[in-house]
Amino acid sequence: MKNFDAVSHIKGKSIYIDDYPLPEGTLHAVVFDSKIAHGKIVNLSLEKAKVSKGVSAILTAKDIPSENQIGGIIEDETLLAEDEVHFIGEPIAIVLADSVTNARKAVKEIEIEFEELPIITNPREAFSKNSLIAPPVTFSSGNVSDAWNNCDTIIDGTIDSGGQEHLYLETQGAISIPIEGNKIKIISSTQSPTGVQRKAAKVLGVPMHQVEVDVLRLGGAFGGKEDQATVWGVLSALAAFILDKPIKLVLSREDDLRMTGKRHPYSSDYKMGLTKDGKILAYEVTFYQNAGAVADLSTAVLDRTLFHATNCYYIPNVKATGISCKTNLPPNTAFRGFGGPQGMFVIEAAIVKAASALGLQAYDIQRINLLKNNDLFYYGQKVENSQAISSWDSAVNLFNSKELIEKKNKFNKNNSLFKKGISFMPICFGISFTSSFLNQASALVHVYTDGSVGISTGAVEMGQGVNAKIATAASKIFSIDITKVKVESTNTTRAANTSPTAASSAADMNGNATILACKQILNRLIDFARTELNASEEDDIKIENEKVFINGEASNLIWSDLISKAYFGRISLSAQAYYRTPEIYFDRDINKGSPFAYHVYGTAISTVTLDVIRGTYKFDSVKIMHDFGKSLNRNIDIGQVEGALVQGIGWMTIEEIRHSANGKLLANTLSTYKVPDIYSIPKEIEVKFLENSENRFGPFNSKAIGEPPFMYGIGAYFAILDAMNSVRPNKEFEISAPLTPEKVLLALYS
Ligand code: LUZ
Ligand code: MOS
Repeated sequence: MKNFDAVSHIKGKSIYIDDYPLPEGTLHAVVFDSKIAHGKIVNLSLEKAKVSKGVSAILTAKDIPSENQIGGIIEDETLLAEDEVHFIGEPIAIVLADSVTNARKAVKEIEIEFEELPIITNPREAFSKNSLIAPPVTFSSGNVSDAWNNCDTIIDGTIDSGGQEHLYLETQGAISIPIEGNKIKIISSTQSPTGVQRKAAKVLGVPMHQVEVDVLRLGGAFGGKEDQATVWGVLSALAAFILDKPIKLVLSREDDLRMTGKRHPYSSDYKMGLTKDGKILAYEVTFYQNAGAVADLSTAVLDRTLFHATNCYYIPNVKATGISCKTNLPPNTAFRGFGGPQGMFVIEAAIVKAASALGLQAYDIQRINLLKNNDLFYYGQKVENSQAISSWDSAVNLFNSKELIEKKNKFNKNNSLFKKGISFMPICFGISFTSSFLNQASALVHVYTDGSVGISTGAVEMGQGVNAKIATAASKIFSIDITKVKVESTNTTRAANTSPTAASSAADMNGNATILACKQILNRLIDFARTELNASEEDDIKIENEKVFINGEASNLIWSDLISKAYFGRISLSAQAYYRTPEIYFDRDINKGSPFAYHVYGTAISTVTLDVIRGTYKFDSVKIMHDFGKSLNRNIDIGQVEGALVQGIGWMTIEEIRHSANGKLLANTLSTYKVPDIYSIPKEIEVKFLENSENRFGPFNSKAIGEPPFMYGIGAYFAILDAMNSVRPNKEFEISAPLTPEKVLLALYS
């Protein structure tokens, strides 16, 4: 089974926002944004722009009919700036014209004067000035202050990780169409159709049933459209509502790079105490999160950093504090891993430092601290079905890590111009939204009279293959060929009050809802077939491969006839079902609970060759033992692991988001912001399926896949660091991610 859209993607027939045929009279929107990072607007003059060629209207905050507010978790985000701007790229006005070109020309005619205010771009500076998104949050267990006395070694340090551009192939955008009766239909490139609907209704001052959001598919998202698609959807809806015209708003790549938030950069302080044989007794960490100018999802992202601060290790005494710092950058947002990678990176850095202090190898410390069943995560959840040790040990055995290490050592003995490095990266990622209420989903299933099936859920297809997985689940329940199943667009009139497609959990939750809905219909069909075949209550009726069986023997009733007969027999062929993840809870008063349905585990072994003269590096191989549960679709899942790994490597190595001191994005094109390409990805990526992993929370025992493998990429950083240690064995490197070739070179020779 391939991804559903493979053929239409390759033929260029898949439709994205920019491809929709437009209704007559559609106006094109271009956003006018702030050119300074912090200041008061003292004068905004639209006169010249309004008479520019082809312009129909220019809208500002004053034109908003109801509330100028789109903040999701905290209500601190205006749709259009009022008197003050807080980051470069903040929307101030929206120009509507007969073409994109004319709208762009008019944007240049808008005159604005600012009174500049002080700019903060660094989270620690923000903290020192008490510029915070929310009060600091601390999770803890045991007692770190007491534990330090029992440690043989205590190390501490500071380490930073950088931002990351989502670089979805399809930029942000939406088309809004006015419909009779003051209704608006928004075709949006969003992970959160309900989010767009809710905010559009609020801004327009209409009930939610007046706003319909439809999503066919996204050209990638990676978290960048969990919250930040809303701005563009609502802006287009605002213009459609006021002007009573269809509106198309698609960001150019340049606008998208400048206006949208990225992965949160973090600066973190850590302290770790261990016994002399490497058992971690205590870990204390403070995370300074660079949130940007408004909250967006920052507090939720920070929660996940805290949940994953100990990665897959059992540590009895932990204190982790997260501080979401307000700076004058575009609001940083969800990005695959959602703060988890930032937390896991710090503890891995601490372990490497501890290893050198103790004269051990990092992998010795990693291995002896891995989580076992019935250990407690430091936030209180009991470890069940841990695959931390099994995935580590099978990686070590299957990939023969001993030999990989010996080869590396031999190579390094014999070469001075190139050095090899190796790293082990075990992962553990919690599955469920950390905001428990979001863990709900629904499905609407129709069987049509010819036996074909249409399914609507809240899941958004963004290239990750969720539609193929949902269709697989339905085809298994009905035991019909998958070509009979279609997964429809995601639409707020067919699936209401949906959670964003995020947290790796869309296939789990919407798949489970689909299974429940299909089972309702199946039960009706079985009862109907029993009557139809004059069978008794004791007879066992089953549908298998589109045939009805009585007591294991095929009858002459096939699927399509059964459906047609059921219709004439007035049996309902539709069902709606609701699923909520059972057993999860988290108590925010004490920051303890069991917030995740389950965890995904795995281990990656990465090897790299460093060019000692140039500071450049090439990854020889990344070998991964991953815990898929019972995969619903092996091809899709391998694709997710490979893609996530490479994206993780990019974050750790060459992707560098840089801003000037006045808050301007410097890496603002794809020539200055480099993402991994076919030349920089590992020469070999080997992905193995961990055996004997079950998961009662996933459809047909599958496990969530989207985010966990991103964190294998963290191994890239430590593999390079290992190679650097072979070049300068006695040097303590004070460096941070991304570990660009420039930084490697400077660190080696300064
Ligand atoms: N989004 C969210 C997420 O709202 N809550 C989460 O816990 C989460 N986790 C991962 C990715 N997106
Ligand atoms: Mo996400 S980081 O939108 O699962």
